[in-house]
This record gives sequence, C-alpha cells and structure tokens, in this order.
Amino acid sequence: MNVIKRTVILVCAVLLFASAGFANTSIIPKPVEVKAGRGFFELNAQTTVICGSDHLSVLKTAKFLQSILQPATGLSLAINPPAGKSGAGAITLKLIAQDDTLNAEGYQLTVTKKAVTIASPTAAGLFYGVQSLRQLLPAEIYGHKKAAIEWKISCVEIKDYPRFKWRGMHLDVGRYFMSKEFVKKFIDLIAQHKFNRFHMHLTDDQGWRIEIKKYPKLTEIGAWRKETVIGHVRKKPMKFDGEKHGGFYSQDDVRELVAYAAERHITIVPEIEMPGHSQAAIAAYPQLGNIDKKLDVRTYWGVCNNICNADDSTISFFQDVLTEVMALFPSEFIHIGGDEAPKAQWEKSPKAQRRIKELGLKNEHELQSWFIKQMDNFLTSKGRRLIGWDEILEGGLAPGAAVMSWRGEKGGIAAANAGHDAVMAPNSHTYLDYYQSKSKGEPLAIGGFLPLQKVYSYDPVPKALNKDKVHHILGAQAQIWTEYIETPDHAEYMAFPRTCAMAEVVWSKKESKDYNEFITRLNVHLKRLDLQNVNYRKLD
Ligand code: TNX
Repeated sequence: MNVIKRTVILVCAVLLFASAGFANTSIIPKPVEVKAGRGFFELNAQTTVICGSDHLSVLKTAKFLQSILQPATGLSLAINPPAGKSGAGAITLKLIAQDDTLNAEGYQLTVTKKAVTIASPTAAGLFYGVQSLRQLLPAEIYGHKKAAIEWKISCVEIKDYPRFKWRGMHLDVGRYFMSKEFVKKFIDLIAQHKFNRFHMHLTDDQGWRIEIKKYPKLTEIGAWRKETVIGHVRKKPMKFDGEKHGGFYSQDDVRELVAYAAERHITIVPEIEMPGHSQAAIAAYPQLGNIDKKLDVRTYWGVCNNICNADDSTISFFQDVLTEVMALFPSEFIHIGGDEAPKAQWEKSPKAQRRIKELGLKNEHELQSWFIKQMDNFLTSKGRRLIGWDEILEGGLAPGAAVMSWRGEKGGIAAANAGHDAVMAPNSHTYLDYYQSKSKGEPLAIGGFLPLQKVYSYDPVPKALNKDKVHHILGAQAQIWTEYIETPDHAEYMAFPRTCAMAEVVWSKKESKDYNEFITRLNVHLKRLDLQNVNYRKLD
C-alpha cells in the first residue's frame, strides 16, 4: 500500500471514530486500558457524589473530588444526599475486593450517560480514579475561576494501575529554600500525575531547612547563608551577590505539609544528609566537624570537603535529629543522604584514624559505612527503613538499607543483586536540573543535557538485571537539584513537562509507551498546566 492510500484510510478511520461519538482521552500518565464509549455524562447542579459512609478515607476522597470540581464549575456537589434525592447523575466511589487484575493502587473508572463509577481496592486507587476523571473533563476544570461551559465527560471504561510502587519526585530545598505555598503547589501537581513519593532534600552545605527542637542552632545559624555565588561556579573568579539567603520549615509547617501530601496519597520522604553535604550543620555545631577552623554556611556549590566526623557524639547528634524527623514524617523510608563525602579530612584527622583502628576497619570508606550502619540499626530499631544515595554501597551496605541509584544504574543493580531494594534515579535520565534543550535561550543550568524524549525513554528496570532480582526495583524518581534554581517559576520550568514524561515512566505499561502519541496527549495536558499557572517549558 502506498503512503497516500494509507494516509487516506487512516484519516477516514479517525473521522468515522469521531463522528460515531467516540472520544479521545488525553490522560497523563497513560492508563493501562481505555475503551471509549458513545455519548457523554453531563456534570450539573443535580449531580451528586455517593460514597457510602463507612470509610473515612473514601469520604475524604469524595470531599477532595467535590473541592477540585468547585472553582471552575461553580457547583458544590452534594455528597451522600438523603435517600430519594440521589440516583440520577451520580458519581459513585466504591471500595472493591482486590483481584489479580488490579493492584493495590489500581482503579476502574466507568462513565456512562447516566452515571460515573470509580472502584478500587484502596482509597489511593479511588484518588487516582478521581484524577483521571478530572482529566476527562474539559481542560477548563483546572481553572481557578468559574467557566461558563458545558461540563461533559465522554463515556468511557478505564482500567488502570501503576507499574511501580515507588513513583517519586524530589525537590532540593536545601540550596534554595522554597516556600510552603510553593511546596503545596508542587505536591498538588505531582499528585495529579499520580506520583506517590515526594523526596524533600532538607539539608545541605548551603542550608538546613527543618526545625529541630533539641538543636535550635541548626536553623538559627544553619538556615541562613550570608550570600550566594552569582552564575556558574565554574566561572572563576567567583562573584557573590552579597545578599542573605535562607529560611526553614517549623515543625508545624512540616506537619502541615505532611498532612497536605497525605490527603493526596503522597508520602513525604525526608532527607537529612550525613556525613557529607553537612557544612550548614557544622557551621551551627562546630563539634560535628573535623577541623578547628570556624565554618560558615557554604555560599557556593560543588562537592565539599568539610564533612562530619564519626565521633560517638556525632552519631548521637544525628540519631537525635532522626528521632524528631521520625516523629514528624510517617514515611517508612528515611533518607540519610550519604553521597559525595570526600575522605580527605578523615585521612588527615588523627581522631578519625584512631576510630578506624579501634573499630577494626580497613579504611575511610569502611568508616563511612560504619557511620551509616549506626543509622540503619537505629532506624530499623524504630520500625523504619534507611535509604541513601548509592555511595552507601562503598565500604559495605548496611543490612536493611535501600539504595537510591544516581550515578547511573550500577548502584541499583549492585543493591538488587545483593538482595536490597533500590529506587532508580540515574542522572542520565532523571536529573531535571540538567538542560532540556541546546538552544541559546535556556536559563543557566548546572550542565548536562536531558531532553523530554530522553526522560520519556527511561525504563527503570535495568537491562542487565536478572529476572529474579527485578522485584527489588521499587521504582524510580526524578530529581530537582536547585543550585541554579532560585525561584518557584524556574523550578516549574525545569520540572515541566519533563515530570509528565516521568509520570509515564513510573506508571504506564512499558509496552504501551509511544513518544509521538505521548506528545499528542501532552499538547492537551499543557492547557491544564496553563490554567494552573505552571511555568512549564514550551514544546519545541
Ligand atoms: C550531585 S545527586 C549531587 C547533588 C547535586 C547534584 C547536581 C547527589 C546524590 N548529589 O548534591 O545537587 O549532583 O546535579
């Protein structure tokens, strides 16, 4: 068949499909199964939400649905109205038994002319069904103001469930503090994309961002730096802006964010860096360091030699910090960083060398590994699990530890082969601080090149991994490091639309991924982001 004939047939097929009243859906991440029906359900003042009343979590999802439909439609849908007043035009949320065809976070969404039904074994699944339902409505549903349009939902049958359990987005609030309001907006956006982990990088050389009651100087001193380097650190001599930068989340702020995320079925995974990336902590409490010189909160970027010592008092210090962290964050996994801790100061420190001998260790890598093991034992004894960047493999992995593989896939593969869980976060495919295009107009970035299509192409299961170890790959995560990202607008620019691609990496079936088709849906989806004032990067 020649190209012209093929094109004509395709166009006819599309027209036929459209004229028969079947709708195209543009849901991101792409659902497992979508069967388009005929006709539509209309949302109007008579529409009600039915959810039973036995389960608080289901009622909460119903209220969430009501709240997201209200601004644009102007309707406040009645939830569980008195008998007799319901029935026609209802959206029903219901819990069902889990079966083999639907994993715990899966859902079924059925839209007929008369009713909408979302069914799932869990409240999380119902929530994802609600997010899909929202995407079936006209994009205007995402607007903050009332829009005078007909709220039609095309009839459809969707069966959907995620590919991975860990669907993560990370945000570095250490380099630049990000306001609670922006963090909430970010949580909202990632929830719309069905992510379920939000990794908050809370501490770094340039700032400590979480109030710790036992050690108030961490935020009194550690949350503020006197100035920040201007431009790329590679450009020498470095210039500074002379302006104070900083901020932190009080424990009340943290509780508010954790609850906000939980309502959206997102677990916040807190990260407290140790023993490296800790200069802000050392500036606040100099006894944590290795050298006599007084240190400031760091004012420029890059791997830093000033790491913490491995004294018992330092171990206790971080365990105290983790105690407060665990009281605030219910997450099973607590991230202890562990990356980029150069060993130069330990090599020179008589105390560190004595420690290595005392403990019968071979070298400084084993000392770091010993340090991390103290945290692993501690977290495990409290019923939590440790996760750290792949450097925690060096010098031996702590027994319960999970690995976040950032320097490519090697760390994840090694961890899985050793029977540990891993989250894939390779800088090659998931570092959203890298340039997204080679065009001259891009804002200054740390470096690298990670276009949308490359993010989309990522498969979190490494090809080199044996089948019997695949279950150790919990999922994957995209990172937003903020050395060169000072404002929410800029963070959104780097995050979107690459986060939309990442959503399909961790949710959608590998076999169903098709970049061109994704772009077609993305073009619809971007309107949703527009209406939420997301400063995404426009497609080329
Ligand atoms: C490496 S990824 C780091 C971060 C930087 C990032 C910049 C990791 C565990 N460490 O401290 O912000 O590169 O891309």
